[in-house]
Amino acid sequence: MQKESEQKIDLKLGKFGSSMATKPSIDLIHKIMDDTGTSSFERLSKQDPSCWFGEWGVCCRICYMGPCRITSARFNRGASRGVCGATADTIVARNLLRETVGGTASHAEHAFEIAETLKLVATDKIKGYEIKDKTKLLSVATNLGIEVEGKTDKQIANEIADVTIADFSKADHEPMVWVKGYAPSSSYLHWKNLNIIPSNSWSFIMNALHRTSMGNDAEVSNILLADLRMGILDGYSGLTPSTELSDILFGTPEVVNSTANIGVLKEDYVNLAIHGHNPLVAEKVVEWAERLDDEAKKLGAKGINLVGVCCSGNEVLMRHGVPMAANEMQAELAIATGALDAMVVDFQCIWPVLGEVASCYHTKLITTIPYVKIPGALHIEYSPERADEVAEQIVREALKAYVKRDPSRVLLSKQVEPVVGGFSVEAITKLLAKVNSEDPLKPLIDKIVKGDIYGVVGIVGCPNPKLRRELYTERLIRELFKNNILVLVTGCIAHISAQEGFMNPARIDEFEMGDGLRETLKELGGVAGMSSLPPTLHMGSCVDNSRIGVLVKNISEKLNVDVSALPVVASAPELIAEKAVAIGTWALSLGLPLHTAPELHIEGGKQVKEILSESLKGLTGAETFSEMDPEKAAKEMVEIIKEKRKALGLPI
Ligand code: BF8
Ligand code: SF4
Repeated sequence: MQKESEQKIDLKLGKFGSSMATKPSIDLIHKIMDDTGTSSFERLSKQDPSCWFGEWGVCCRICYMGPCRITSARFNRGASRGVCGATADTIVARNLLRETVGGTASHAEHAFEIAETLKLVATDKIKGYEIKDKTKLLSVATNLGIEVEGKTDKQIANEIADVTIADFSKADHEPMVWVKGYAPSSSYLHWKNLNIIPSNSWSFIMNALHRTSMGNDAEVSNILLADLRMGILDGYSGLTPSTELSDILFGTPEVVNSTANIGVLKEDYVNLAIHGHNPLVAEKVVEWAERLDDEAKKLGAKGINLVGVCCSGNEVLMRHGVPMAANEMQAELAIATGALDAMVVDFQCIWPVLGEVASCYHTKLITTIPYVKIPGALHIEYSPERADEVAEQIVREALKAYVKRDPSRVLLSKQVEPVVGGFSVEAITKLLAKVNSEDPLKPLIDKIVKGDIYGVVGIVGCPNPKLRRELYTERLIRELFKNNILVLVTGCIAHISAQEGFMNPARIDEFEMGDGLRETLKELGGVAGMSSLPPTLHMGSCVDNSRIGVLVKNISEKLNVDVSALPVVASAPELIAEKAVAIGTWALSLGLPLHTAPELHIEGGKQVKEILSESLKGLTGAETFSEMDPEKAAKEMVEIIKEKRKALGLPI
């Protein structure tokens, strides 16, 4: 007979809940419930039944004659319009654009803050940062059309910063420089034909909120074109400059070994977690954790153990090999181990509940950004000028908290999963250059042409508690392996993948996988001096989806084929954030098929659905589809890839 706690586990996590990845989490879910009385699953269950109006996108609350709900979208009776007369489709399209703006604004501000910092570095206004990657500096300058001859690094960096900052607000109606410099040429042409190339980001973010407010744009196709433009902005005002400028300041990732799972927290160390997104804070904390390591020893610890959570975790894993402790949803569980001494956060995906959870333990939760404060947290305000001072203070708070740790309340897993990450485009190219130094992309393209790699799927985004119970992402990836699909991962999906062993080359033979894919990974891994490449390639944080964008651009331009013709699919299998919607919209603007689960909030808009799943094919070549069964979703992706291979005349 099962013990009571095990029965609880079955109930909580369903029939798939025995995965290696979820095991430590299951124990911690019980612990957090016992200690704090709340957990993500518990809070989710209290939202039942979920509101279908919201899910279908047919609730409008943008004015005070409403909220209006379009009942007829589902039942063919009841309200078919809002008080102002807005139809279900207009409401759905407006809501979708507003979601996309939320994501784009997040990524754009992320990029803007790094650009401002680059400007301060270039003009010697601050000391804490420097230009770390000169090669990247030059390649960014070249892509942006900046002359480099006879200029110092700082002069070049200054011009890059100026161009980037100007792209946010310039009023000349010319295409944004980052769009011109980084968009794949085929996508750029589609955008030109559709007249949706943005000239700056701030006015279009303003315009999107304006046009979707009460009594403005009601034409669905017009709103959706604005949505596509918002996707372009996400790519080239948010993701791409965030990655490129971070690489200049902090270095471009190279292949790196590390570990993952909640078990990376260590009993005999001062444990400090970095959670959030922008490497500006995280990088300095990495530096100061090293500098103050001896202080930890004076307290009886073996040192400072820095670990990463969600996208900040991905950033510091990629550049420094910092172990990956937890995805966004597991952040509260990291605190519930009772062994985490401090967690420092900046912005995005920082759940408000963390303050409450931390207050049940000795853990110091530290916020750093003036516009992200959380009740229960200690606020140490970051600015580029005070970066060192702030980082030192953060690490010292962790040291102070460590002495208060109560060993009787600690629950730590010993389960640690080795990972190999760091697959920037540069790292991939360097690796492939060992096979063909003249034409590094050729070995990869040859494998795709031959069918050893049948296609490529970029799996990006979040861990959604609605789909975690059934291990949606793990099952989707496993199914893709069987079909010789090369899987690229970023964001919290990378954490899920790492925890499941999908980033551990030593486990490659454990997974059911097509021979072509397995042999390719082993062959290329061998070239790089490894037993194999990991089953999934970790390309970074969510803004680092831009790395996938650059890879896609390079391949499509090299082959001179439209992005939409490539056997490449984008998937956000456990979509949570508006940022994921924005990234997905960028993928659509590029011409990539986009799978999501749950479905985007568009079910209630027939015309919106039709446009996004069908008409878009004739515009950028893209399409959306949603599938809640991961095995079926994988099959659908393989079918799409098959069609693309057929059209390219490749073996199917
Ligand atoms: O930007 S994957 S839950 S942490 S939104 Fe958030 Fe989603 Fe994680 Fe990174 Ni991305
Ligand atoms: Fe209702 Fe129209 Fe106001 Fe929306 S804008 S809440 S549909 S009246």
